[in-house]
Amino acid sequence: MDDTIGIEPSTDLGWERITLEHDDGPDLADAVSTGLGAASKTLPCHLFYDDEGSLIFEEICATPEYYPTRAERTILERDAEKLAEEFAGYEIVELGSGSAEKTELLLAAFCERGPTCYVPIDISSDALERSAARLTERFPNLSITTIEGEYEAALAASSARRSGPRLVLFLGSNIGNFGPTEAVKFLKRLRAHLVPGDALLVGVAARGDRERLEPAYNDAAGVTARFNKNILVRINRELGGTFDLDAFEHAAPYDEEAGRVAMYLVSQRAQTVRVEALKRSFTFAAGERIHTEDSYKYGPDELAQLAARGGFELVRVARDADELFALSLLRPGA
Ligand code: AVI
Repeated sequence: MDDTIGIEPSTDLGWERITLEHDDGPDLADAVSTGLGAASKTLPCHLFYDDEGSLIFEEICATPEYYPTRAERTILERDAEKLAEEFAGYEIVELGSGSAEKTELLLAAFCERGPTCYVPIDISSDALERSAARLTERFPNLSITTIEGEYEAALAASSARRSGPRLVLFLGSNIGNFGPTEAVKFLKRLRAHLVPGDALLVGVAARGDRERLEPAYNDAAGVTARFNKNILVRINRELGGTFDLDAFEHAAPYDEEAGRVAMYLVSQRAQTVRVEALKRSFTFAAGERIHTEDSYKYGPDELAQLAARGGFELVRVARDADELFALSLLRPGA
């Protein structure tokens, strides 16, 4: 990543925009070359989120099957006032803010109490633009600094400009897209950007029944399948790939023991796909899979253990009535 920083002031936009320039081309090319060249084919899930993929993800959140978004929203609706009281005057930094629709519930409670600073971080410039425009319009006393970039570089940029204590939001069960070991490593790196007095609010979907989890990742309208295949669409468009989208099927089995939904694209026949920008072809056997995402589900105790290993102390856990989702409030450990 090239950390060139572009800053546009709030006077022109209604908010401040920081762009950490990262060149997606080589990233995508490297990831595809390594991932499809491996014996077990894999592509990293962050590749889902170009502007189109971010929009499809918003569609997923509105499907009747994808319950985590709704479950988390009920917790935020119930607890927004309490959080605003507890963290009044804190700067709110959000990792992977997306549409910021659920965050809006929280921001409404904060803004009712007084001027509030919000720093949404995302890799989709469109998602940042749309959410900042909407929030600026709704909350005149909200000052927004959007940071377009990867989590860690963006956090570093936000740390350099911190104006006081910070409440970092990591909502939407995004932490579940790391495996447990990576989650601990990530928490440690995140911890390094926080100081005593800061806080971290992490949302995570709980382990559950296969009957509920598998449809959540394989909705009847095929939105999640389209999201999964968006990676192939990107490879075709950005790297001159020849993927036939109909020759791959979306699959999302739940591994109960691991507490993980894994997403795959399954080749429907023996085939060879050319990726012109890499000057390489990749062969697929019938039934061969590309692993595109893991989505781990954690019980509150499991999350508390990960947090402790990552350098945080659990303050409290809030759950929805059906115990499908938990919001854990953490403080940096000594
Ligand atoms: C963003 N992330 C938490 C979602 C999840 O549930 O793991 C991504 C997703 N993949 C398929 N549906 C939703």
